[in-house]
Amino acid sequence: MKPVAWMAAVAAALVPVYAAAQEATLKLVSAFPETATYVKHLSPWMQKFNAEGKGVLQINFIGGPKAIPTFEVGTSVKNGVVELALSTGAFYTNLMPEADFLKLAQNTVAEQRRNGAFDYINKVWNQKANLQYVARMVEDTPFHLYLNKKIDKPDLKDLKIRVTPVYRDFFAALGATLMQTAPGEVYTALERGVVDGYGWPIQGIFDLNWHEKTKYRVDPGFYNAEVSIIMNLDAYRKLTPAQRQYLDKQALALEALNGVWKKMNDEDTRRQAQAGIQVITFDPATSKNFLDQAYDVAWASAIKASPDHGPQLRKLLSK
Ligand code: 173
Repeated sequence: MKPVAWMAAVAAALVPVYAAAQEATLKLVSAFPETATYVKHLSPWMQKFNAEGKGVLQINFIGGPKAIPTFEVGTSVKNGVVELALSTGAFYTNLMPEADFLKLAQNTVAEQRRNGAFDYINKVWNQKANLQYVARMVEDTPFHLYLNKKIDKPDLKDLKIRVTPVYRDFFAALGATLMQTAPGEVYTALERGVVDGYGWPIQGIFDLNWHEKTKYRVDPGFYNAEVSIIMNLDAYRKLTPAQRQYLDKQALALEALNGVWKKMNDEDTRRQAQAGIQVITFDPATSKNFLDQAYDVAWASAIKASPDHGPQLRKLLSK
C-alpha cells in the first residue's frame, strides 16, 4: 500500500473507536457528608449535567466521606482515584498551603475569572497539586464560632474548639485549645463534651443536627466559605475539546446559581434563632478588632507558608 492509502485505511479503522470514546464518565466524591446542603445543591446540577451531556460527558456520583474520608479527598483527586470532588481547600492543605487561602477572597468568583485570579489559582493548583480548579460553588457565606459556653470578650482561653485549617490560626491567636475533626465527627465531639464549640459557616448546622448541641453563635462572621469542584489535572487534559467546553459551560452554570446562598444564609440565621441559639456580640470596636485580627492572622500565616504565591493571591482576591 502507498503511504497515503495506508494512512487512510488506519484512519478509517480508527473512526468507530474514536466515536465510541466521545463519551467519558467522571467519578465525583464529596468531602462533605451527603446530608450537607452543599451536596443537595449539587445533586440537581449533576442530574442536568448528565441529561444534557449524553454522548459527551457524564458524572458518576460515588458518595461522601464514607467512600473517601474528608481529609483524603484531595490526594484521591490528585492521584486520579476519582476525577472530580466537591471539597473546600481546608480539606486538602496536605497538598499545598495555598488550598486554604480562597476563604480569604473578598471578590466574587465572577470577578476572579475577570481579574486573572482564577487563572492564577489554576496555575498554582496545576503545578503544586495536579489539580484543575473547576468552579466555586459557594459564595457570600461567612464562618462563625459556635459555642456552648458563654464568653463576653473574644478570649478563648480555657475553651476547646473544633477546627479545620480554616479557623486554626485565628482561634489559636484567641487562645483556644484546638481539635481538628472532619464535619462528620462534630456531633459526637459536642455530644461527649470533648469540645466547647466549633467553627462552621452561618449555613448548615442543621444538616447534621448540631443545633441540638449548640447554645451560642458569636457574631460577626469572618472570611468567605469556599466550596468548589476540583478535578484531576491529567483527566482534565485528556478531555476532548467538546468535553472540555461542556465542562466549562456547566461550571459557569453552577456558579450562576451562587445567588441562592444569601437567601439560604438568612433562612438558617432565622432557624438558629428559632432553635434557641443565642447570639454573642461585642461592642463595635471589639467587633472590628475581632474581624481585623481574623484576616491579619490568616494572611500573615498564608504569606509565611507561601512567600511566592501568598502576596499575589492576596492582591487578586482582595477588594
Ligand atoms: O469543616 C469546616 O468547618 C470547614 O473547613 C468548612 C469549609 C467550607 C465550608 C464548610 C466548612
